[in-house]
Amino acid sequence: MTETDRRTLLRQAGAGLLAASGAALAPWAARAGEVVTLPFGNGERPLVAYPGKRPLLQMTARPPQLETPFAVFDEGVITPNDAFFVRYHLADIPTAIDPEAFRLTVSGHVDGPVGLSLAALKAMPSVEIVAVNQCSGNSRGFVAPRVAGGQLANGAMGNARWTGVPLKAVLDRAGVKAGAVQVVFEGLDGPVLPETPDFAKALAIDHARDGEVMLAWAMNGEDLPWLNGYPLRLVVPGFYGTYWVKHLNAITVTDKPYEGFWMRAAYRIPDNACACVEPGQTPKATVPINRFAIRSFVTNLADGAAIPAGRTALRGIAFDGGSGIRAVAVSTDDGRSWTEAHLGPDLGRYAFRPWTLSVDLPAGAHALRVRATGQDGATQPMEPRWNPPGYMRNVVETVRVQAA
Ligand SMILES: Nc1nc2c(c(=O)[nH]1)N[C@H]1C(S)=C(S)[C@@H](COP(=O)(O)O)O[C@H]1N2
Ligand SMILES: [Mo]
Repeated sequence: MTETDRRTLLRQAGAGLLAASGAALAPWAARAGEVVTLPFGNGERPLVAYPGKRPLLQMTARPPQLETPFAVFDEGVITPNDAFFVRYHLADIPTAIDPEAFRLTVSGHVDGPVGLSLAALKAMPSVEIVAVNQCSGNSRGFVAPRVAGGQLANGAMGNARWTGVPLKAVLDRAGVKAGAVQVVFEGLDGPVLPETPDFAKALAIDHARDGEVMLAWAMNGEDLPWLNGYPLRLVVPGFYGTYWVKHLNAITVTDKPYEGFWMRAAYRIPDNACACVEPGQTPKATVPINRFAIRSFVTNLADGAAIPAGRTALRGIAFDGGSGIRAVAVSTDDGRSWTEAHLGPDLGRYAFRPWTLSVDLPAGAHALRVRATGQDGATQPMEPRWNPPGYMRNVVETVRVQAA
């Protein structure tokens, strides 16, 4: 389809959507077209409303890459579907999918290939999990020295309740043969140019069969938003978003490691404990990116905020790659002392964990730092780590405020 066709389709869908849910979207819709400046060079982003989405920060239009405005994370611990970020690699994204005709094929190193309809998948015993999806390059715009890639602030993440079937149950339908090594996942999107490698990701067979990795058709109780992978996507709890293949329609079990571009060349991190190297250096060895590094954020005060002096209620979120959050602490004195925050409701070890804390902020300038510790003992570094692709940023965040 041409660019004009695509624009028309998106505009029509967007118009219908806005008409349907007018009141709720109105305050945001009014902001569409505004330009927000993220706090780094070339940080100007228009707020654009795509189908099923409130106006989000548009990084690129073709394919759509949309970042969640950070204030959304203060609305609640679940990220609303219409505010959830969008990331694609390839410009030929599906624009029409017939849910009746849709089939997921499971083939390769299996006893018998199967083609499963959505109805067949939904007839299987379903499961639910609350889990964070975060892009490997979330926060890349803050990396110094700067690196190539999408210049994102902190909004390429979201926390949702996913409903679907365990991948293991679907693999069992086809019968994985002895000697299987990996499982490869592909979606309906594709490159515009045939030379561009199609997007495909692989997981180790044991990971794929852990009972937690799932195929989801619903997000927060509704069909997946189109741009988040309708009608079916992979959910890999605790793993970076690159594995969460959208519009998933082909699963292939392999008896040798998959060597496609998106595993062999892209989405790799230095093969060491910090996934880091000295700025400007090239890692000697790399491995595929995998679990989230632990992070935490203040959500109710923006950097640079002017606030009344005195008792100040702070709140925010923390998450890690699945060990679960043990503690969150706040420092108002550049990290010399830390006060433990109160942890809010636990929606599971893959979910955002809310936290709250009241601090005294006399008149003057303050730097608020927040640091989480996981059940596995991992915590966040005070100084940022660096790697060439700008992945896995998890430095202790600082919010500077002026109290008066
Ligand atoms: N089919 C398909 N799935 C994909 C991608 C893609 O380009 N195509 N990008 C991946 C990456 S890198 C991320 S971060 C997540 C983003 O999920 P979202 O767009 O639902 O937020 O989708 C993943 N799944
Ligand atoms: Mo990503």
